[in-house]
Amino acid sequence: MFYRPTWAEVDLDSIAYNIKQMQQELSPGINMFAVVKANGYGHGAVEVARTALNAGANALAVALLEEAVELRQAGIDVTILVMGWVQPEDTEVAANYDITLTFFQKVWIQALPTQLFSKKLKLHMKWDTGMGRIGIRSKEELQSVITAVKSAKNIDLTGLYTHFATADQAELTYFNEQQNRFNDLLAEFNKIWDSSVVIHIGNSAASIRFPSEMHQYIRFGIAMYGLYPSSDIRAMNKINLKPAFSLFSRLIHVKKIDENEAISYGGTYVTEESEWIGTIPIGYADGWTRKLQGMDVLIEGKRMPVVGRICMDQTMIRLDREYPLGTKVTLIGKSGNDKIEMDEIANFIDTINYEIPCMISSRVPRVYIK
Ligand code: PMH
Repeated sequence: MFYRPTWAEVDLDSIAYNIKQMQQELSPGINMFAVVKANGYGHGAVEVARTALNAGANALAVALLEEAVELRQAGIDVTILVMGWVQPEDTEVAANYDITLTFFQKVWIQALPTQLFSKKLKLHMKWDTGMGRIGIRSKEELQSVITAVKSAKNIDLTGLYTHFATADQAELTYFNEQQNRFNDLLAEFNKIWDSSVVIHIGNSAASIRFPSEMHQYIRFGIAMYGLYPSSDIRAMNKINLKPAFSLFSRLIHVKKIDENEAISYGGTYVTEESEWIGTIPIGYADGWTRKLQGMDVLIEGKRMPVVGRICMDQTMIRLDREYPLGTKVTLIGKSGNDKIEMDEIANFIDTINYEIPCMISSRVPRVYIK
């Protein structure tokens, strides 16, 4: 239920389509974590998770324990991996909900309140092969962490993984170096651990490029949402993706104003002639950042520029003629024969497409279409 004429549309069929496109490329037997952290990259975690699982994903990955609990409470019972660091004192929650956690520190294993666990806590070990963020980096560290794992009760090491820093760049030197480090650590691991674990290394970029080298699982994020991990990957033409997220509003005020009149805070835009100006009810509190001043929106397939400063809740656009109140305005997505892609918005404000749907705040209702 929402009143304001500003909304995001999330096309769940596109998400299912993108998953199928990826699965067609992957070698048989390679499974998929659908990455639904950050509220499903802003698309809606629960809805995307259900769609992904129906389309053939096998498990889910998130960043925070809170995000995993939300999925469990929605009744989702597949493997859920938390990829971020969770405080040892909160791990009882994970054990009770059968949520798999990521670990990489000996002190963390030793700090686990394992006597409180109602079920064994499942764990995936993270290796830092060059991302420089979290994970075990050396063989010595690996040995000491494994020693701690062996002496801990009530835990179950079920997987191990790493993450690539440059899989989306055409140049592969650093990527290959990460693979080499991974293989060195794996050789050591196989000497000191004899039960089976699942291995996963690939994000969207690595999975699209090397679909037969992804061990048992991929962690499929941005491409599931229909966005290419980078312009390099897009140019490789290896996979066809359909964007799932569109953003719309409606004209709530239309007026003709004289030449030499200022628009919005600071009077940064002054009309050059007599102009039609429209107002749409979306602003920076919706994540429609002030940096988008000058960006186009679409009305009936035609481009119109955002003029003047973007306000907290409203934005003005210069129209080519009078339009009726309620006319649909497309900020992201298709209109007539034109479209504004997430990549165009990202380029305009000098960031990556990942950030755009994450940035559209919870004040903008998500409407799901199928
Ligand atoms: N695995 C890990 C550990 C991640 O951090 C991410 C994305 C993914 C998989 C999915 O990657 P993809 O969306 O490129 O497929 N993480 C982030 C991040 O931390 N910042 O931007 C994307």
